[in-house]
Amino acid sequence: MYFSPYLMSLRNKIFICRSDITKIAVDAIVNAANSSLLGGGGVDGAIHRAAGRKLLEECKEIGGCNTGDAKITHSYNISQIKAIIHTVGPNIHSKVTERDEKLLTNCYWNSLQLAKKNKLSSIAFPCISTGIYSYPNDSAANVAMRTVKRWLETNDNASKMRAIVFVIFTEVDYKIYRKTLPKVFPSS
Ligand code: AR6
Repeated sequence: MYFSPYLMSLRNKIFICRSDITKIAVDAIVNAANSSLLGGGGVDGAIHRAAGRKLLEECKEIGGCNTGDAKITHSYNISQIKAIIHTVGPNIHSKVTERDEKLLTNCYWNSLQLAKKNKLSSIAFPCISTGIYSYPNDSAANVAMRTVKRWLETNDNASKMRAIVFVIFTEVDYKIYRKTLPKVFPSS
């Protein structure tokens, strides 16, 4: 697995890595789910396959998740992690609106808040909404990184967060993240 740390101004807590998120060893991985939380394709399908049937049972009991919100479950057969945080990104039908941007921001923010509340100290994000939900990759990467930066600026001391990992699946996103990361997190 290629794991590429960047020297960041925010205490070296941000990483990008090209991988399958189900193979990453962190406290929590984030799932880009749909509002039913009953599984689907893309990263959601991969996480449900890796975690096993019991994840679906727990998700059924939760009863859904609004766009931009986040819910936490056990990790079941994904044994190297402690929890799965499920969030629902905006589904882009034509052009991205301000509301879509706000909802995508909320996905990252609320996932981090949930991690903090559950005393989880490392978290891995996929590129939420950029697959089946068609959010443009460039703007989604900007939203992801700016939100994480803002969250760290306001929560770093109050949280136990030691690592925030952007897990990149495609070559296109990997190029975008490598380009955008030093702009959002210039090394000091
Ligand atoms: N590990 C990391 N990233 C992955 C993986 C993986 N195993 N598989 C795909 N990706 P998507 P969305 C990347 O479509 O756009 C589902 O059906 C993928 O390359 O998984 O938020 C849900 O149930 C892309 O960069 O999620 C919803 O209905 C990113 O994950 C809907 O898709 C997100 O792509 C959500 O769509």
